[in-house]
Amino acid sequence: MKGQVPSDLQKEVGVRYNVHNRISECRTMKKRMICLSLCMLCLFPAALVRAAGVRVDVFLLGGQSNMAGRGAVSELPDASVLSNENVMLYHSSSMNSGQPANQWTTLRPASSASGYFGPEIGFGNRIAELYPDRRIALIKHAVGGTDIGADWNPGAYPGDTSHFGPQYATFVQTVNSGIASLIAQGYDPVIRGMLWQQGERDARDSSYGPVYGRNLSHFIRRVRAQFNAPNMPFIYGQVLPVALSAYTYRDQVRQGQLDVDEDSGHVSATDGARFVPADDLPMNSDNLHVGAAGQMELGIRFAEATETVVVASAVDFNADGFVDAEDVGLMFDHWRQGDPAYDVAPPPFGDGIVDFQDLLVVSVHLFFEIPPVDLIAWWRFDETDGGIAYNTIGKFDGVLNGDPQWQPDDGVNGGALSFDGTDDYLRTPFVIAPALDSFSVFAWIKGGAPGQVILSQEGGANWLMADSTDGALRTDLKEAEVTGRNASPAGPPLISTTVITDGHWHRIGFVRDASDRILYVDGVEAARDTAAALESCEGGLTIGAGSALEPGSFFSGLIDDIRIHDKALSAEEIATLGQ
Ligand SMILES: [Ca+2]
Ligand SMILES: [Ca+2]
Ligand SMILES: [Ca+2]
Ligand SMILES: [Ca+2]
Repeated sequence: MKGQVPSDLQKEVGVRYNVHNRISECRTMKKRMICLSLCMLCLFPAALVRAAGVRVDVFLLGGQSNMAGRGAVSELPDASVLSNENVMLYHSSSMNSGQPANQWTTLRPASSASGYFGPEIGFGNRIAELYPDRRIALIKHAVGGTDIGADWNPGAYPGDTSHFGPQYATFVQTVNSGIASLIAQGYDPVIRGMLWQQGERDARDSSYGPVYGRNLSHFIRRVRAQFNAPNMPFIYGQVLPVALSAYTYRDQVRQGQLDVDEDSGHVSATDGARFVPADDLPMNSDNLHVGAAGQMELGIRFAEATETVVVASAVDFNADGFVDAEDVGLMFDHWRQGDPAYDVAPPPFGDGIVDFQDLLVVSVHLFFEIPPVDLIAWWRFDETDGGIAYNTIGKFDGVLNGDPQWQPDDGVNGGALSFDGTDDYLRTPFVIAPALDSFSVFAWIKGGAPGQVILSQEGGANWLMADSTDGALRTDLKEAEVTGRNASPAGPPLISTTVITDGHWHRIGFVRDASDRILYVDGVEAARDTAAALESCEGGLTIGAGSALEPGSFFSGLIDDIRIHDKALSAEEIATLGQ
């Protein structure tokens, strides 16, 4: 019977569902669902308490001044909203709540200065009102005048702490200590979402303003990876309703915010990201900061937006990176049961039963591909025109030089990019340093000639190339020179005997694990040796030419689908990669 369509579902499929109406349908069904979940409570009270402890639903709050909060407490007509015994709060030392930082307390205003509040008040009260039977906890860190470009820079991967911006570092520390404290108190915390109100500072910066959407999309993915919360919805509010003179890049930041919403259709659209309109909120007289009434409303909008988002990975039940028929079958195996892993609707907490509403969420996400959390850059080369090769998962976009040609019909996975072997190449920002203990890089290529380079690092080594003798795969990523007492020279390159320039498609790759350098061709190990720390470099990547753009290093042929992972992929993973 596994995976068969249950008979009650067969009756229900007469109901016509429209993807675009799913939010409003969820809302109209809500009353029915609340009744249902109340019945479930009566029948199965024991199900509420898990062996691991009492479940706590955690929401993270971050951003700059409008998240910190410039709403004056004195302007609130009803002071009773300023506390709520049913909502827990934990905040960094940048927030002043009248209570010690980095300790759990109950909901209260927590802004940069006492007498002010941010979205935590409206959000906390509204979410507690919507879900009186849930235990809600908020963790907050926000600092005025901080940008996502540098202050909140999350680096390339969870261990990339040397590139964390100071606010991101404090945020990570605050969230980790808040979660650890809950666990120490016997709770079972689950991160249910992040609320973000930020962007004004980037709108003053010529480097960060124009790429705000790319940075935000990267940030969302990184926060999920950082806290091992791949299913975490990300909800963020609009900034800068009024054009102010210093905010030169206001339009780009605001457009970036629109682009990141999961339904935007833009390359920056990020699964499970929800844009919250805020242009109509009452502002303080500076026209920059949301006032008291506006902050209450912003928090309420954040709370209500949590009912509209399910991240695709939440319905990839077998965690194979795709939402497909197998996941539908698994849901049917749990049909009419209460397993929270399959009870994804209505968001944010489900309703205690796996039914048609949950199936609707799966159907909305059918055929989604979910990049693994260890993937930190993925250039698919599926563009058809333009001068940018987008990193599908945000930031690290490549810029075309020398006019390489898009080949939408000629790739292994979708389109590819054709390089002329003369002056074509791509340049990306810095992604990772090869001194990293473990990483993997893979690309599809077709063509080329001995001595030509597929991927290199500016000011550093050629990562993947065809050896100048016979066109066999080679890497120049090598052991660093050691100076001083135990001096040793830099190590040799690693050269395979597998020729990659025969005019056929090949999947080539390099894996660095804690001790070894390994080259792969078409899923098979082609060369391996042991190597101590590799030479470090923090240059951007060059795709299709050598690190110094030397003549003879320019690649002549097709390149498709380059991926960088922040771990050493296993032989099994490599065998199935790109299939
Ligand atoms: Ca799946
Ligand atoms: Ca459900
Ligand atoms: Ca050219
Ligand atoms: Ca492609």
